[in-house]
Amino acid sequence: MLSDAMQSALNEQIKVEAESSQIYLAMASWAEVKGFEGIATFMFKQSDEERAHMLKLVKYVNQRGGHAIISSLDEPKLDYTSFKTLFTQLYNHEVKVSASINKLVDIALTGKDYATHNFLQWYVSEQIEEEATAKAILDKIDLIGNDKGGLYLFDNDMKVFSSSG
Ligand code: OFO
Repeated sequence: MLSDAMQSALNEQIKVEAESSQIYLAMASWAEVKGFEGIATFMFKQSDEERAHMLKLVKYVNQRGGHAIISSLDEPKLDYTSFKTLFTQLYNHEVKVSASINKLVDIALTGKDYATHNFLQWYVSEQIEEEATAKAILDKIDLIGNDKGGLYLFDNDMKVFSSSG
């Protein structure tokens, strides 16, 4: 059985994961319209993954005798002025998500909820990976700068990121 504090924190995380999915979806749509096929593929896939993260939480909360709440979402507000800006937002978002996962781990430990602590370890590992991917992409963008040919290659490279992990 989940404590009230644990349940409401997990419900907040359900919203965070849903928002992550929306953010990636907005970026995917932008990239597709702009003709960046590799980036679009990567973003669509990330959006699906975030939805899977959300569903995993929904199932867990309900399985533990709680009630997973599905709340409304705001339209993602993103700055598309440059690749660097776009991917910096992505990186910052993942760092924020990691912080909220850490907060959940804290609540689980404080409440001696070892089942939820165990469940959350999957998210802890996932965030290490996602932060690293976002950082690797940012590093690539820094290398390319505003070089058009470089951007073309970058778009192609994103297909590699899409197929790994
Ligand atoms: Fe990348 O956020 Fe889910 O866990």
